[in-house]
Amino acid sequence: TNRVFSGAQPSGNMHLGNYLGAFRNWAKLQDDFECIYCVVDMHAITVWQDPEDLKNQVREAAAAYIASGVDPSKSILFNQSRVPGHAELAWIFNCVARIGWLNRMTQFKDKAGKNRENASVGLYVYPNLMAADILLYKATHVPVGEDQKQHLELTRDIAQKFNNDFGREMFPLTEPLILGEGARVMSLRDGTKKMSKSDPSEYSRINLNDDADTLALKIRKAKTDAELLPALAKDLEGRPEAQNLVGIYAALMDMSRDAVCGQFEGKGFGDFKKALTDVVVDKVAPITNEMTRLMADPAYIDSILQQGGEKAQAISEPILADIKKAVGFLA
Ligand code: AQP
Repeated sequence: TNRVFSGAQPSGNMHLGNYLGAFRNWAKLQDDFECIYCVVDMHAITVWQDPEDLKNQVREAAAAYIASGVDPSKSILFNQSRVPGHAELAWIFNCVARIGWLNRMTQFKDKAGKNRENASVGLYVYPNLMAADILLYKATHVPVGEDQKQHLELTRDIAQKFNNDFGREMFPLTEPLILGEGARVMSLRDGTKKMSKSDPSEYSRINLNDDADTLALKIRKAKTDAELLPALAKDLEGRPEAQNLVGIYAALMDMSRDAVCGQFEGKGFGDFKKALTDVVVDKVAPITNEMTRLMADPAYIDSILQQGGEKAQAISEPILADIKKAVGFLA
């Protein structure tokens, strides 16, 4: 079977980048694949999360998936820590992956920053846990953004080394699913940085729970330049902020960037931002409303996650048993 696995960290501030780069694509895959969508709480604690906040962040992430079109009756939706196989397989992969491989991961370097000695060990071995997430279900496809491609390659390396070391075709070589152009949404304050949950500036990001006034304010304050919109998107070269805003408009309207430029050719960003605000409010408000509705009933979200967890457990159990046997663990 073709099986998709993907997840996002419940580290607060779900944003438009998560929606355009991940959640809405997940919804589109549901009819063609067996889909497993995970709220990766074990990944989230690689950096400090307040325990009381974490519970709600997990529910909010699940609500964001559902509000974006992930249907719990079609897809499996659960939080990672519920299924112990993720941690068990991650340990085995800690013993398969090489230190040299992890040392090449650029995300660790970015996230650990200068104070690398003080980063958690979990942050360092994060890619091994991600490989375990995927391979615990023998997922054949993972929808990834540009930023996760390196980690998926590591997953393939781990699968291959495991298959070699233990002399069998245990794992598939998982394929990336690259969906749509312009899946990468950049910060509203700096068009060279990606929009991110952990950016300290609220004005850098469009949160999925921002109200219409906040959305309008953030777009009005978004960094731009004084030039006009060109007829063709290629002429936005060298103008990262302009490129980003056009990209957001195009993605939300399912248009090409060229079509957006054609529509606004010769206009300045004052005009364009007004149109963009309308589109963003129009597309984000239904998601926000649905998230609010879902969050009013935490018990419902918890029951979805629990049922999803049981389904995930049922798929992973025989796979993990097989893996442990291959490694030589007595059962
Ligand atoms: N700016 C983005 N544009 C497009 N896609 C994005 N994703 C994240 N940011 C953008 C995609 O969202 C999914 C979930 O991401 P994650 O929760 O695993 O964390 P991340 O990629 O580390 O996202 P953030 O927002 O940058 O979080 P922090 O600040 O906590 O590290 C992934 O599929 C990702 O590609």
